[in-house]
Amino acid sequence: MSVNNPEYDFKWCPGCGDFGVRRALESAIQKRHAATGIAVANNVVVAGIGCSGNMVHLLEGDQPFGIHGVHGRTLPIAMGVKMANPELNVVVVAGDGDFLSIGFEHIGPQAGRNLNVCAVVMDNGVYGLTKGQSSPTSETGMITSSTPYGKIEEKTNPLSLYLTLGVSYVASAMSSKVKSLANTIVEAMEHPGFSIVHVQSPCTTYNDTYELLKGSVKKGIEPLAWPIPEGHDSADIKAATELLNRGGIPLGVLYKDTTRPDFQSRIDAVTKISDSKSTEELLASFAI
Ligand SMILES: Cc1ncc(C[n+]2csc(CCOP(=O)(O)OP(=O)(O)O)c2C)c(N)n1
Ligand code: SF4
Ligand SMILES: [Mg+2]
Repeated sequence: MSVNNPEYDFKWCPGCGDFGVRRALESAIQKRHAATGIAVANNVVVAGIGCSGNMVHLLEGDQPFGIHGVHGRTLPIAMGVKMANPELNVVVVAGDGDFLSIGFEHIGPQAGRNLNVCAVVMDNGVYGLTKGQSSPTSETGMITSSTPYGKIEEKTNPLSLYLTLGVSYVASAMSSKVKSLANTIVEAMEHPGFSIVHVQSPCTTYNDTYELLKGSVKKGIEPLAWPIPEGHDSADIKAATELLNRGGIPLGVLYKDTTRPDFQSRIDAVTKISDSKSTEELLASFAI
């Protein structure tokens, strides 16, 4: 099928960062298709609920398989897809609210399993779809519809959280740098285990951070985002942590561990030593 969902009546606001992420994801899936011959339809996009998750209906060109699930539950759904068919390439698309607020509890367990999926998290520091409430990545003190006197909580640092939870591939990117984002998503999809590409994807309506991220010479604003130096050893978790301690938002591949067993090899090992039962035997074992 080569048309996107004509029945889903949703449009991103002009300038929304998610446009760039969409282009990058389309390009990454196409690149993978060109390199491996694997059909676009054999890629599965599992989407969270939010402006970001709506991407699953807005992808253009050849369509991957799409699942628009439940708020915060992209990872359990992605795990189900991988268990049913390990051959499929599964990409999660979710927002900072979906992934880090309601969906937070799923990151640790999937990092522990090293689930072979790639999560593309669009961080705009706000709940965009529901009209601008604060999220875990909103700045402390930020005035939003849910924090009229300023957000009282400390801001979550997602990159440091992913490292702490043991995610085996962690990259940080900007929605406006489409080419480099596409290449990072390809690398993350090929990573043998759980990969997260955390993307700064500004919300032009409720939290326009383009200027803060990129800086402005005219206004004397130093850019918050900076490129990870070429010599960074992404296999070294200490070096990754040191980069984070420099502050701001490092862009690039922060950490990559390809030595850990992935989810599928863990499942295969257990399957080998477990007794296999027929459906009848399984049902009989539940009978009282
Ligand atoms: C169980 C449940 N709780 C709350 C909501 C309402 N809700 C929909 S999207 C959303 C937050 C979206 O924020 P984010 O994930 O950052 O996505 P964005 O719109 O910013 O891309 C919330 C709270 C819901 N749909 N389901
Ligand atoms: S509300 Fe924000 S996140 Fe949602 S489409 Fe508009 S600009 Fe994008
Ligand atoms: Mg958001």
